[in-house]
Amino acid sequence: MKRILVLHGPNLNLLGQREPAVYGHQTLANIEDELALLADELGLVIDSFQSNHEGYLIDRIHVSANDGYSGIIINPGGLTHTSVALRDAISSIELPVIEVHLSNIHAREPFRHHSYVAGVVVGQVSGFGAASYLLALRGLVEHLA
Ligand code: CA2
Repeated sequence: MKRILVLHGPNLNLLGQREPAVYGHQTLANIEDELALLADELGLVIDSFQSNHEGYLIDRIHVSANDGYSGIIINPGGLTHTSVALRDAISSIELPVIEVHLSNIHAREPFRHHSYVAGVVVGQVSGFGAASYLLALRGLVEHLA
């Protein structure tokens, strides 16, 4: 059975507690539950990891292939717009990676329009709230097929 790694970047542990107008009312745990249900339907297994630390996310990306994953879904949070290191980590692995955002980053402040990781991922899903993760999982499955 294929295993997919879902990575959540800085501050996403706060989901559902603050800024519901921008990021919705769902908590990260709710989103992970929905993803796990869809994964089950699609015959996949999901492991999720959230960190507020850039290096921990990079470490997980480095070991992802050896850990047996077939692909990665990542919401890099604010690191999307700042991190060359995260981009380099994604580009250093062979696994397909899908970038996810709850909000439509292209419709927000100009500093959110640029994503450092966009050029090294299979695709980006942005603006569908929690459903962005579900769409990303379906996209990844299509890509792997
Ligand atoms: O829309 C997204 O998913 C983002 O990746 C979320 C990041 C933001 O910096 C990106 O531009 C777009 C922010 C994650 C922080 O989430 C919070 C959740 C609740 C309260 C405060 C922040």
